Amino acid sequence: MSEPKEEFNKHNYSADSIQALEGMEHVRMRPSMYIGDVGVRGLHHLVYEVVDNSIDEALAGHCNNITVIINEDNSITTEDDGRGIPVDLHKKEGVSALEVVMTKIGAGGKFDKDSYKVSGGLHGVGVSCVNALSAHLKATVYRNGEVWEQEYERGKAMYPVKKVGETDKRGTIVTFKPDPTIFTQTLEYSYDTLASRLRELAYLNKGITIHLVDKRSKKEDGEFEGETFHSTEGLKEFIRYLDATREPLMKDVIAFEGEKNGVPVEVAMVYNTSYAENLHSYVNNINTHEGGTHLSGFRRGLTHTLKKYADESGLLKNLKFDIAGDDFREGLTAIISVKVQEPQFEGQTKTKLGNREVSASVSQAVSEMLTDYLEEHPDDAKTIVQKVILAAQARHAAQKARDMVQRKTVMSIGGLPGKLSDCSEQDPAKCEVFLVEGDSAGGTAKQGRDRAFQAILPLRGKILNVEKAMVHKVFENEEIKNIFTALGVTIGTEEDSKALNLSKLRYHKVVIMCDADIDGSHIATLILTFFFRYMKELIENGHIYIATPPLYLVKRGAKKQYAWSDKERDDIVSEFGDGSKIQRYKGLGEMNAEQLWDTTMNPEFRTMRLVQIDNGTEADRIFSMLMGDEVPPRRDFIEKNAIYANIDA
Ligand code: 0RA
Repeated sequence: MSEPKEEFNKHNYSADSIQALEGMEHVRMRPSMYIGDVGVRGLHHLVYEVVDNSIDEALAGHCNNITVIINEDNSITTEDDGRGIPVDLHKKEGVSALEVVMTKIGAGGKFDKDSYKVSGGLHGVGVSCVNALSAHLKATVYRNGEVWEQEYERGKAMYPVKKVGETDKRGTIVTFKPDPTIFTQTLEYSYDTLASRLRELAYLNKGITIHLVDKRSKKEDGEFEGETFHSTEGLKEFIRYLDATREPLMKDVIAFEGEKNGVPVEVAMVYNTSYAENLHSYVNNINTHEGGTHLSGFRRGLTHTLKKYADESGLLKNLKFDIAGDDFREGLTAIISVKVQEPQFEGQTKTKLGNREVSASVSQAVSEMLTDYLEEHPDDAKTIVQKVILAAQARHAAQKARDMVQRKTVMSIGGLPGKLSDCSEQDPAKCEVFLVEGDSAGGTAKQGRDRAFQAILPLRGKILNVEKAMVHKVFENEEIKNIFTALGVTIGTEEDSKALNLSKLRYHKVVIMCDADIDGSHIATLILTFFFRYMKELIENGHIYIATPPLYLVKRGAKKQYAWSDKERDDIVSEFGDGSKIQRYKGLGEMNAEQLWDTTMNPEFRTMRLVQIDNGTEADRIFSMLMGDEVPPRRDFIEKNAIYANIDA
């Protein structure tokens, strides 16, 4: 399902080099260079680009409300109450400034004399990029008592900017329909994807009100589906939202907001009873998955301040073992958000902040806020230090367990798990491993596979819920040890006990294959939780897939066809006519080896879903909610997202 992607050249394009190119034509020719890809992600990026312009207006103090509407035809309308895009004559270009903003790549910035241009945007390419990639776009500007309008087709103006009326409103409305010749994979917007991003933006930029309206579906009361996102407390509220299903260890969320050495810094954090470290960092509203100087500044400030407090309070007396940086972050949820004028992004996906100066700014901010908090809340301070000591203890136990896994991996000959049926191919890029629920389905898969390049690892029953388990329990778990050894992945280096070593990865496709029912999806979720918490890079590098076995087999005489949904089943039945027999597959075990190969394993016919992380912060919240202790939020989520509910009823 996943096509090789063009390199995501986030910041290789300076304004000058963009202007040297054909501009709008170039965007249409090489869209991936501008929006990352032309799949579902690129499609959603278009919305974020326009919204980022409105956020810029808000950060500059000129806009309070932003509305995003998904129209019935999957076109998008965004509306804000900012200053409105200027419409006066642009001297150099000889046309309205609006036309320049909409049709010249890289023009946006040139108008922003006074504005506080820090919001992310795609790569700062601007709303003209959205225009270039839209079959149709209409811009309406409310400015200085007048209403102005212009429409475009594939980025070309259909007529000069015209005045269409008078108004006492201010702002900009943009309606665009993504070009189907560019976005060939899908044109359908996901409400949840847009909602997650807009919610995130509301928390990151407190005070702004963002409405999302979905005109494709109506609620029972006849109103359109939708939500309003608004945060008065910003990151503090974001932390409460993320940790809603975790149990806090302290009275309040600790927060800092201010400017340090000219860098606006916002930090919020809380300790909870879990064992997971959940740090989320942002630069100019962009999630920096790979971290960078702001994150290392946070870590340094945290370790330094807590260590100092613990030493001075005498709580570490008589301690028989060392305390490491990791220990200060167990059960910690934190968000770091900085605004940087000229961010330098590094790393594989260009989501790692490189600016040196930011490290000290964040470190100072953290020291300041934490020192104050610990002074004022001695009870919480004691709880935190005790938690850190327990974490250090558990880490020592985990290290022992991990060494055992490691030793097994290193002795690779004969060291592979006994349950693994390996393939004969040696080149990892050509190899696949199926993680199969249960020994019996594992047996069928073993018979059905192409043993040249497909390996099978059966997993027994429900695998450990890593969300609730302490780290050393995870490394002691047989099934998890088997996954590590089978994949050839090791964990922990001298500097970083959690760093993954993927250089010996034995399969480039790791396929989770479970029954197509509630139990199966629960097991798939447990396995995914494990990958998300312990091997996230495998997901980020596009190695994790979910197999999709069919739900039905429809037969009539010699004719037979598989169906993956109720609709598909009904379509086949009406095609085959009376006398069609339907078999519902309750699990993989009901298929024979040949059927499993034909429908689910044969690369020629199967469809596999590539697992991607859309929004890392939201993914973290969902995993902790799905796998945590609280039942009601999980039930709500499952009811809302139940694909299998109807067939199991
Ligand atoms: C150029 C200059 C100014 C604002 C904008 C563009 C602008 C763009 C968008 C896109 C969506 N909403 C927007 N709102 C504003 C500055 C205007 C001034 O100086 O008055």
